[in-house]
Amino acid sequence: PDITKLPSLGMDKKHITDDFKHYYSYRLGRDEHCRSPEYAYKAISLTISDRMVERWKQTYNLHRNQDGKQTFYLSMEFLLGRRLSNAIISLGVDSEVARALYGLGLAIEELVDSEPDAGLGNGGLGRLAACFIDSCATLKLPVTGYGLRYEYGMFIQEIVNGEQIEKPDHWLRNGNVWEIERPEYMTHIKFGGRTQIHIDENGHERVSWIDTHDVLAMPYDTPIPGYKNDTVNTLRLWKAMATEDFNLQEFNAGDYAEAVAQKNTAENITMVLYPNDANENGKALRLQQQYFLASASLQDVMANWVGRHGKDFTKFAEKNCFQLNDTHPSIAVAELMRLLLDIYGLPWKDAWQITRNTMAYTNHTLLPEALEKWPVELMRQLLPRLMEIIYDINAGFMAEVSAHWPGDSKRQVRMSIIEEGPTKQVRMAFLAIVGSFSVNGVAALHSELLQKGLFKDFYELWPLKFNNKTNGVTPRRWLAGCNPDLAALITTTIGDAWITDLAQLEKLKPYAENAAFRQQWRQIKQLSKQRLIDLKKQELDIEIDVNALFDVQVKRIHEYKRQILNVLHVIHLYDRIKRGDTQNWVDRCVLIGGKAAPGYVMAKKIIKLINNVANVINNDAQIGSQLKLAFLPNYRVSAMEKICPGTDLSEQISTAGKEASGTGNMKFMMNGALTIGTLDGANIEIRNEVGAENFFLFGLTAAEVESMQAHYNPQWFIEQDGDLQAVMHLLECGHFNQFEPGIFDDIITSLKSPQDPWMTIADFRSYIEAQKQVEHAWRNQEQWTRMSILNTATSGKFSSDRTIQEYNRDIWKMSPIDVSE
Ligand code: DL6
Repeated sequence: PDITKLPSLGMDKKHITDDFKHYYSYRLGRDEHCRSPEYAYKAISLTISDRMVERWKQTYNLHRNQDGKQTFYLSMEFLLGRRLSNAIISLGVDSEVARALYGLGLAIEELVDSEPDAGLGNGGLGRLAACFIDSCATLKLPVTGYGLRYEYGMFIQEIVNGEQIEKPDHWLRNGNVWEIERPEYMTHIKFGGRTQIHIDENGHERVSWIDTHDVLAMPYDTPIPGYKNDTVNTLRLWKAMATEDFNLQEFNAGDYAEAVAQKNTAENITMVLYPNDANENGKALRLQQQYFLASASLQDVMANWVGRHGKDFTKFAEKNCFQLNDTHPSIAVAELMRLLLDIYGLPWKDAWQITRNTMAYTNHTLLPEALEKWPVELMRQLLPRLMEIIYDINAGFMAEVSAHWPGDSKRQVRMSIIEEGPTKQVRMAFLAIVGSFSVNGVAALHSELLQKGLFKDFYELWPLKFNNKTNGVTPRRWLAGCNPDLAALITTTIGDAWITDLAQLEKLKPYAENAAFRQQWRQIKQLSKQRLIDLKKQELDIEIDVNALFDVQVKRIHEYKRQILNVLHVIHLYDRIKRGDTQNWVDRCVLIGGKAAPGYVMAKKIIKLINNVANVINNDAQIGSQLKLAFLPNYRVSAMEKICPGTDLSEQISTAGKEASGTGNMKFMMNGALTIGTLDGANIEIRNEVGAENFFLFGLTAAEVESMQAHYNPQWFIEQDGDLQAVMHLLECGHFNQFEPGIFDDIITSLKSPQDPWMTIADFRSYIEAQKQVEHAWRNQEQWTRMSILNTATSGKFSSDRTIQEYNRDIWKMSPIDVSE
């Protein structure tokens, strides 16, 4: 008999209620005295999870057994956030679950809020990976996500005396009902040791990597459901564990406790997510994490291949693609070579051809500090065999360069994977480009700048390798899930096809001219704003008027994102009120949120500045409801789900040329916020879609930033501008730090420095003027609502479904697989 055969689980209210009760009483051992919503959350999650498992197994087996192509998305970060609501929406059981819980005297909202965020990422890059795997499942594409199961996710941010305090995020403390451990797919990962040449049974020279310290990689699988299509893809996250034969010597010498205690060293590898979205160069543990991910994932795929095809790799590249999410997993290029050469005995030429036709690389930043480089010495110590392979790859590549540009030694130095100098370093982006068949940026401007700037030499050598894939976000989470009222209005108006075909939102356009529709639209926005106020009331301890313009900037705190420019504007508004210059005033509530990397001193100062300015403004009776400023602590995925429906104005104000794409900009647009922004990243494409008249543009262009750099003179701008002088005066005289002298000196100095790469002062005037345009538009609420509707209506391009369709069309080239057939 087939021990796995079971009747399908009922999706109706009764079956859901029965299973809930079963889990609550038996598995979780709770009764009516238990007050904590956490167990009810777990019981409903287990109920929902069961309903995905059958579909999941079917999808898994179909993908493994079919002989088509598969893609593996390798990423150090998957910023999933909460999973319950998303699973419910995907299975299409929203109303059944709500009714079942209601019947049990429980409110779904409360249970949903008991789930900890899976914060396994820093920001844009990690959340993009989460949106992508959602879209892959919805598009029925056989894509598996591979990542790390960090014990501690992104830190929890608390604000004490206006300053960021980091608290560890032990998100797994109360268990994780969404994952399944799979010891049957455990693999060994090697570190350290040395290499040795030997002759194999066919008389060929082979390299073995010996005397290593091995670590086990234990996979935990999380189901990734497609939207109402029976597809459930897999996200496989690796946890590091000590091998059972750890430290045998000490063990035999009788130091049993010491030997066991040392197993922590191995388990440290996946202990914590590095909380920096820009750089962790040089940290041995980070390199260990990267290799651990790459090696475990590649071995997993290879084992499956060998299981089906034996050691015949002729069709491997045709049937497999690895998409590298930034350079973080790019050691995979050398690891695939190692596996093909040393384990499966392929000749170099064949192995290299397979590797180059299998890997694809996505770049996510132009910031020099985010470009990864690893000291050759560190790599030699930790990964000696990989270092040898990288040298060999580079030798072959340098030969290609000199064949293409004979005698151009400068070009060779520039393009070498190994950067010469006092400390030799491996340039990971170059390794990724050389080892891949596709290199893409994440918005049109960003891809263009890569080709013209950072990767110019490589673009000249291989123009066809380069392409653009403008980012997107999943409409399931970022509209249907987070804004159910707006989603319902849209569905009533144009049907529900938009959920999987976001371009359908275009059909809303004519409704911008319909006064009754605008009224409904406004009402929903007002409700979302009120919800946001209610949610934040206690935490923020300020009175916010729902009729004020909600002006929001939430994202990582970074100088290039220019939260400071926002603050300068707020100070300017404050100054105007103080001077009595309040004709036609628009009440405004400015909300800023985001985490600073713990070691990024300037970013932490910016948080302190925001809080200090807020303190002065919010406690000044003369200011009252005309202006409020608040810092939203612990910004994360679940916070954004509440913030974006209640936002009127989205701040996307980075220095042009610095924000690769942005994805928060897309979430706000989808939810009907208007954007004030520079011509940077995907803002350009947002403006193209919605039309210049529905976007508040300001600031220098990327080209202007570039050409002004050499002769930038912030003092000149200050001298021209009385408003700016007043703002700088308030900052410089310590108005916002009366009892903390000098704490903002660094900020002031950098603003006034001709070397300031972010050119905040240069954009001040045009930002202020654009903000006046915002106020002008806001005064006419009918017009504002029209613009808001048009923003949602034209946001179709920014669905990650569109992005993934393009990845598949141009890079992966797979056929969708229908699980229900
Ligand atoms: O591509 C996703 C996301 C972009 O939207 C952001 O513009 C970009 O800053 C971010 N990049 C990173 C990588 N490192 N840095 N900085 O997070 O990727």
